[in-house]
Amino acid sequence: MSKMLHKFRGTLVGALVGDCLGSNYEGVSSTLPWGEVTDYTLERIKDEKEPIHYTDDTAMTRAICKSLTEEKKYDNRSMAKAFVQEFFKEPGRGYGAAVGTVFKRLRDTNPEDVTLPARSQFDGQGSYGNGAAMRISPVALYSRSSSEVQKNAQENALITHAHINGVNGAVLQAEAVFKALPLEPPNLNTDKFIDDLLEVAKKLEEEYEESSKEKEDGGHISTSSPQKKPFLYFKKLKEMKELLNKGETLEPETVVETFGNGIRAEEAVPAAIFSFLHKGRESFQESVNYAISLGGDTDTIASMAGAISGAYWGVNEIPELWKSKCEGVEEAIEFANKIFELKEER
Ligand code: 8NA
Ligand code: MG
Ligand code: MG
Ligand code: MG
Repeated sequence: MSKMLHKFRGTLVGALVGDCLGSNYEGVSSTLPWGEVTDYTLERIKDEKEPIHYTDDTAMTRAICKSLTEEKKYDNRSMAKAFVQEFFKEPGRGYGAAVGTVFKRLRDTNPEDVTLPARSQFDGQGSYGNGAAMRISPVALYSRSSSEVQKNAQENALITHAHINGVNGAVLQAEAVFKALPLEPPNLNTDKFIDDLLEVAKKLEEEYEESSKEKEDGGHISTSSPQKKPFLYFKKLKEMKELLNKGETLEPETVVETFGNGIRAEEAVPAAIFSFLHKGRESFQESVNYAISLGGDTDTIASMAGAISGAYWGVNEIPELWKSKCEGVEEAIEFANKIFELKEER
C-alpha cells in the first residue's frame, strides 16, 4: 500500500476513533486523571458489547466525504445538502444547540447562497463553535495546495459558522492535517510545524483586520464589534511554541488555562494541535488519550488531534482495539480510499 494512502486512512480513522472515545467524557468541566482515561480507552472498552458510537463530529466529516466522492470535486452547495441530509437522518448525534437552526433554514428556504442562514445567527455574528473545524479533515486530504486547503476550508466553514474564529479555526485545523501528511515519523520538528501555522494565522488575521477596516470606513461595523479579536490564533500558537520549548512536564491544567478546552473553535483547535505536538510525536495513542485528558469538549478535541496524528502516523499505528470497537471504521477507510483515488486523478 502506498505510504500516502496509509496516511489518508489514518486521518479519517484517527478523527473517528478520537470522536468515539472522547464522547465518553464530553462536557466534563475539569481535566481528567491520566489513569482514568487510559483505563477506559485501553481496558474498559474491551468489555463493550455494542460498538462505541460516533457523534456529530464524524457525522459531518462523513457528509463531506460523501459530497466529495459523489461530485468528484469540491462543491459548496452539495456540501450544504449533504450536511442537511445527514442531520435530518440522525439528528440525535449530539450536535451543537444552534447549528440545527441553520440546517432547518437551509432545508426550508433552499437559499441560492448557502452561507445565508449561518450569517444571521447570534445577531449577525455567526457561530464561533468548533463545529466547522471538527469536520474539516477530508478537505485537507482532497486539496492539493495550502491555498486550496484555505479556500475550501473557509467556504465549507461558512455554511454553518460565520464568526471569524469559527472559520479560521477550521482553516488552521485543515492546514495542520495537510502539513502532517508529508511528514515522516518519528522525527517531528515542532518548531517548524508551528512556524508554518503561525504564518497561516498571521495571514488570516491580517486579512480579517483589513476587511473590517474597510467595513468600518463604510460605516457597517463599529469599532466595538464583539467579533473583533485580532491575532487570536497567532497569539495562542506563539504561546504553544513557548510551552513546548520549556522542556518540563506540563500539567494539563496549565495547558487548559492557556488554550481552553471548550466548544469555542479558538479553544478546541489550539488544544487539539497542542495534543498532537506534545504527545503525538510519541504515538497516535498518546495524543488521543492526552486530548481526552484535557476535559471539556473531549470528543471534538480528541477527534481533531486524532485527525492530525493519524495523518502523521498512518492507519497501522492506530490501536487495533480502537479500530475494532468504534462504529464506522470500515466506512472511514472506504472514504479514504476514494478520496485518495480522486486526488490521484486530479
Ligand atoms: P453551534 O454552532 O451550535 O455552537 C455551539 C454553541 O456555542 C452554541 O449553541 C452557543 O451556545 C455557543 N455559541 C456559538 N457562537 C456563539 C456566539 N457568537 N455567541 C454566543 N454563543 C455562541 O455548534 P457546533 O457545530 O459549533 O458544535 C460545537 C460543539 O457542540 C461540538 O463539540 C459538538 O460535539 C457539540 N456538543 C458539545 C457538547 C459539550 O458539552 N462540549 C455537548 C453536546 C454537543
Ligand atoms: Mg460531538
Ligand atoms: Mg464535541
Ligand atoms: Mg463498523
